[in-house]
Amino acid sequence: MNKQNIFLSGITAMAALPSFAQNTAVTEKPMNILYIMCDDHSYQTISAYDHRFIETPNIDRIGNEGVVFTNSFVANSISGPSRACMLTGKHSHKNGFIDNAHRFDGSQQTFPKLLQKAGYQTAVVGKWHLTSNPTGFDYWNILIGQGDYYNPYFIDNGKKVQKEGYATNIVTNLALEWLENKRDNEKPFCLLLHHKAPHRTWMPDTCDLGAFDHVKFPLPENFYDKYEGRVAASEQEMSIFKDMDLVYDLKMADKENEIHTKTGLEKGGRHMYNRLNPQQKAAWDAYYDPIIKDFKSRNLKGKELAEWKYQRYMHDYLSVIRSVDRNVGQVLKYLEEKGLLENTLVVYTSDQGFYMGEHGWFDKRFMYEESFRTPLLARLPHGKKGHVAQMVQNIDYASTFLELAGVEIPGDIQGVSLLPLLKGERPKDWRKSLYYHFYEYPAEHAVKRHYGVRTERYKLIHFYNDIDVWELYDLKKDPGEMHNLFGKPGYDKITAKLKKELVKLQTQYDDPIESQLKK
Ligand code: SGN
Ligand code: CA
Repeated sequence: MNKQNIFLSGITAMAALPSFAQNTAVTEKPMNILYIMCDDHSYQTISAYDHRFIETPNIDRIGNEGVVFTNSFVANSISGPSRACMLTGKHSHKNGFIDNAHRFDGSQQTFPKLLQKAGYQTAVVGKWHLTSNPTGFDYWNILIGQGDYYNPYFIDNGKKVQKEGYATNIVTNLALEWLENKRDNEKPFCLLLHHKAPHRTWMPDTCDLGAFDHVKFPLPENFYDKYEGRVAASEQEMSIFKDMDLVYDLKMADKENEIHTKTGLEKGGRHMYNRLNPQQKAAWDAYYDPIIKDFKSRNLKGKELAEWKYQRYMHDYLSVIRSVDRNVGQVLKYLEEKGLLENTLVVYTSDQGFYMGEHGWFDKRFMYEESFRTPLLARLPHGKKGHVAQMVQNIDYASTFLELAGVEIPGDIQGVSLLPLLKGERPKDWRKSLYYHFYEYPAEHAVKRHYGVRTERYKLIHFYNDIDVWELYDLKKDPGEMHNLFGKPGYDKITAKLKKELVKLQTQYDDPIESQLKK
């Protein structure tokens, strides 16, 4: 029996118990929390959601033995802000981290701090991306900024250390090492295992190079979207054809130095290649050199080039996902072998969704479905198995973890606990609409500032700042969001209703932007 199992074995231990245990039946063990999050992992590339591109048996296992949230969303579709929403359970305007250029105020209330106070051992490994050092963690070992795929630098509880190898494997090992040797086994744990993968520039592990060589991926229906009636969509800079860089993103750093792209990006691409060790370089060259040679011989233009880029993007991105899935499998196996799986809530999610060529794009940011949604699978021991269709948002995770631990949810947290849904209950008054607000503009990828409301069927978005444009979508008739119905005859009533709902949400969450803009 490990120490974890004897944690609450005797009533005599009661007097010394921290607060989480007082809310738990004496016979029940406190639940551990393993919160796995990837960076930019689209739901389209998890087979629990979509079988078109890849099979992800290990990630799917979490959903097969637990639940798959089929309507899971973020509050602000970009890394740092998304992470801040999750840590605090609050929308961006409340936690202060509205875009990636900010610095997280680590003195504020977060769920790891509250869990730690209640007696949990807390740890974060991998991508952090909040600029300030993590607070509320007994152990932290984080990548610097975005981190590197190969031989990355970490900050290990304040000390800079370079690790040889591939980021997804290293982050997994750090997590397993902490679980095995570094935590206090007397206490329940909350571990945030946050991968860099599959963030740009989608560098696969050497063992996954070529894994999809035999596959030609179908183009999304709206790959050649012309963005009619959608000004903000027409002005973005996240086009696979126009903005995806041959050297930086698609690894065409030729030895002859003949392929030249945007100076900064080309330099970045060559630098990433130069960071590989000789063994890694040999594997890399064996795979990419023939592709570079073939590419150079073809002199592709127009649609041919766009489609070549799309295929290369998909091949690299999906190869990166193979490693993520394998590593998730390794962690689940560890928990199982140690008898921890039956006493641990396992969550898998991403900091936001991602475009796999829909609208011709990569990246995220927009309130359109592919980036507003995020995958969410959760395995609660003895909990519900199946799909959960209620609309949930990443501000809900903090409340969920706190309720699970028996910690009182502070009144200023804006998200609601998903625990009833994980247990298979059907709360009567579940939310009927979601609020979204994106701020990172002017910035890379040029997605304008916008906020909006989404109901089960409709979405109303207001792009503001240097423009003043509204968009309305009927998601039932137009799931690809190609037809902006705002101002079209017959849509006045629904528009008025959605505007009212939007103001209601802005009042509820205390984000009075709409009324401020009107002044
Ligand atoms: C980097 C990327 C962008 C990406 C942002 C935000 N450019 O700046 O493509 O949108 O991160 O991503 S790169 O040249 O640095 O790769 S986030 O998920 O971390 O917010
Ligand atoms: Ca991200």
